[in-house]
Amino acid sequence: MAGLKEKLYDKIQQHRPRTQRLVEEYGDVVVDKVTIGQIIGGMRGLKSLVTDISYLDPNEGIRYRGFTLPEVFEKLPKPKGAEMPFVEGLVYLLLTGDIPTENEVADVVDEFRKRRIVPRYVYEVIDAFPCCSHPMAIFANAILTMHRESFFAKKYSAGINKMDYWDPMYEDSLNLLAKLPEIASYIYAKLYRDGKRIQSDPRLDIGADFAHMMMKPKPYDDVARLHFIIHSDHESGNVSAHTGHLVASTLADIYQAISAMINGLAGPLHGLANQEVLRWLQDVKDKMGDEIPTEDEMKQFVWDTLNSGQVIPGYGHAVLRKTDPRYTIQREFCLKHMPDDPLFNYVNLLYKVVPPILKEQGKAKNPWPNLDAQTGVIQWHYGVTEYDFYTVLFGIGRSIGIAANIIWDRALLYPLERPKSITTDMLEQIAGIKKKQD
Ligand code: NMX
Ligand code: MLT
Repeated sequence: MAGLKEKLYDKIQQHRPRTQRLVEEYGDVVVDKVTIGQIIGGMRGLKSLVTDISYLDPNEGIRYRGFTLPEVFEKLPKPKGAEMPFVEGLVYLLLTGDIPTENEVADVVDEFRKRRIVPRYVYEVIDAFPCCSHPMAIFANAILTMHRESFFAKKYSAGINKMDYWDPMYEDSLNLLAKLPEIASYIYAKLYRDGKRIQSDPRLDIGADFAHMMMKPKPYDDVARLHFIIHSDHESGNVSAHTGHLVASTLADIYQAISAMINGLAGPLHGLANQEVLRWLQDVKDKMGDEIPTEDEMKQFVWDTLNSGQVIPGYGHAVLRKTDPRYTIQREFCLKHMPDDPLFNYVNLLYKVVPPILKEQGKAKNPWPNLDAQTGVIQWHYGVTEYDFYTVLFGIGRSIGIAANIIWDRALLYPLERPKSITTDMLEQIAGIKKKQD
């Protein structure tokens, strides 16, 4: 049986001529036009990145390597007795494009097991953070601290052939991914528990080990697997993936790239929205004195937020135009495992109330919920009520997809990213508002 790395190398060898041919023979073919609206408006819809790891259709939602999420959950091997698949199987799928066999997953589980030990200085960095620091700031720094471990950085300074860049990048990526659950759970212990470190258990897969280190009983192992899998990738234009790709395009190492992307994820319009949803809901609960609001009362809360010039967190999307399938999968989990959860009832009520209001307001292009609208409800139900931590959980999952993308970036020798900027004067001249000054 070929291991993950050998399989990946075969795939890289098969893929390289495709990219090379496109660049050499078809480099001048026009793919898209760019409008002033796109240049000023955050490049929405501009086709200017390439990834084969996932694709986001506005109506259908995400596919990983061609598979819809329900197909991913159905096809990936599962640990004995578990409802959700091995996260390690997802790593295999994203990297190679193939659904792994049980043996192939066991091989990846073993790879991760060998790489889990977190250097002592990472704990010291976490311990040294001033109180009230946000867990995402701590997480980004803890990751960056490990830059000194980078094989890629060492090989690069010793002089490495560019055709081999992907190899130390692969090693660094697996080393980092294997450590993230323990780093995150220590940040959790430090901020919200007694600060005692629970060591990783080498007998467990990523999901079960994370539940063990978070000290959460079953089915939190499945909750973790579900969470990491649905958060892993969302093609490459979202802020975290794009940040990771951009930083890595300078040949920065994986620790630098993932630390940077974590900071992108930490903004409230991106990953932090999962924490904002819970903050918003708690605010409603406080105002209601724990009474469930009626539909009309909930509508009023939503309008009050909009009228005060704020967004409804967990709703809207830059690409999606339908309910996010990642929302639906989490909703189905809630309906099966926690249908009577009070917070879930709030979220259900919002699902009924928010889309018609956003449509009536007429601003948001997508009135439907995204994944962040459901995440917190599940975490809260299983005892992770410290909502500032939710984006760290997003970050563990997202690191898998971004690392896979960066390994492929190196394999296909994607160059330094450097688009061209122009001035407002120039745009006005292009628009015909202003004459060119001589
Ligand atoms: N609540 C209120 N207004 C909204 C919302 C919303 N949920 N979504 C979009 N709008 C507004 C938006 O602010 C903009 O207003 P203005 O013209 O005054 O600037 C207008 O509708 C048009 O925006 P869109 O083109 O529909 O959305 P855009 O692509 O610019 O932004 C988001 C996408 C996701 C940033 C936006 O929908 C949003 O702010 N949603 C709430 C935050 C959120 O849930 N983010 C998480 C996204 C998923 N993730 O994890 O990253
Ligand atoms: C994501 O998962 O990255 C978000 O849904 C945002 C996006 O795709 O732009």
